[in-house]
Amino acid sequence: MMSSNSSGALRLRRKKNVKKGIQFCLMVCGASGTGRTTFVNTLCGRRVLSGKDSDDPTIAHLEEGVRIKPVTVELELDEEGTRVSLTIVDTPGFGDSIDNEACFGEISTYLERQYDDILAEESRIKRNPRFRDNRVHVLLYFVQPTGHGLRELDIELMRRLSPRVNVIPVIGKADSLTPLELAESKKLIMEDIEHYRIPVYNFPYDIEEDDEDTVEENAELRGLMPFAIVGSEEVFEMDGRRVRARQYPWGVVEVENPRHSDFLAIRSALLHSHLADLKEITHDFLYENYRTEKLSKSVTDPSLSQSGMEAESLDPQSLASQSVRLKEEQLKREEEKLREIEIKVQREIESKRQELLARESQLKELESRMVREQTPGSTMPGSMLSREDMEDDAEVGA
Ligand SMILES: Nc1nc2c(ncn2[C@@H]2O[C@H](COP(=O)(O)OP(=O)(O)O)[C@@H](O)[C@H]2O)c(=O)[nH]1
Ligand SMILES: [Mg+2]
Repeated sequence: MMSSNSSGALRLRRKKNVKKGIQFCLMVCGASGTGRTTFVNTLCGRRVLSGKDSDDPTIAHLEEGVRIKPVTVELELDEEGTRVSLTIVDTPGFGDSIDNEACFGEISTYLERQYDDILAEESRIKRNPRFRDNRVHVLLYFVQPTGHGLRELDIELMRRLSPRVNVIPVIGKADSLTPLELAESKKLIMEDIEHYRIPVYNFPYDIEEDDEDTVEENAELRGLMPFAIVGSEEVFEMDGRRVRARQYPWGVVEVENPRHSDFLAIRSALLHSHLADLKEITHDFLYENYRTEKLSKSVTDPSLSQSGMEAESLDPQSLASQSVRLKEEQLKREEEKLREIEIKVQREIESKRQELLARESQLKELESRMVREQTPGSTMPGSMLSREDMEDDAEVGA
């Protein structure tokens, strides 16, 4: 089922995965009725989500903030026992009739809240051993199978969410398009993504740095974007095989048949080949950016961090005061350094001054000695400096 990469490193990673069970979090998002729920159940091979979620636009606004509920399932990926603890976040589907702004806001608030939780946990002195990292590693954005490119709504949502999460565009219910329509639609969608510069996750690779297999694999996956999804909750007996499929009067659409859908490719990318990369980008790039934004915001304007934030989940005040304190400490250290330099310079000036004074008095004495020497019969005072003494002193001062 999974691609058969048998490199040593991968085998090692698999072994580790067997022991620990890797954690991964997937969010599905898109218009109502694009097949998100069905896809999730197909991916998990069992009914994880019930069809009756609150996609009903008439009650959407009533349940604000509680409709996004993550569900975690344990999946066994292969015969070797590779396990993934998969958390699925289904988002309320939006349509033409409901206020999409509320829905967008709810999704991005959810994504940011998971980052806030990590931020708060990182800054705690005593770590909570039961803390769970619920950051979303990838968002599958379901585009409607219209045969056209993206709608304004699609563009706006993907644009808004892509700074916070890896976005992968997919076409839901792809079996409603003919192969030609599907190919055309894929092309139009990718053109839109490029034109509007939506930073989707595009299976990044570096021809110079990455090995041939990686480059080939990633280029292939990139070529499939947006992935054509077919989901089904039914399994049929076909030629002695059990096949997950959709049955129509005119034929059968097989979910795992690459000629019918890209389901296997996206499944393998998400749960196997690109799982680690998606997690890494989430942590090293997306979260890091969020963290920087957040901390710099709370330093420049502490009041900003207080609005729209739950006190217990982040404690923005303590975060803000923590970074202010760090800044203050740094300033203090710099001030101390300056003060030291100042004292040193003052000391030097003082010693030069003393030196000058000494020379002045030496000159005076020399002068008076010469005067006395020119005056016959005068006595030489015992305190007179010799020439050598004077030279020594001059060297000390130099
Ligand atoms: N043709 C087709 N219909 C699908 C597919 N997946 C789901 N459906 C149907 O589309 C309708 C909406 O699916 P659902 O998964 O509830 O969509 P959601 O609102 O996005 O969660 C249901 O009647 C499903 O049976 C698919 O891949 N192809
Ligand atoms: Mg649904």
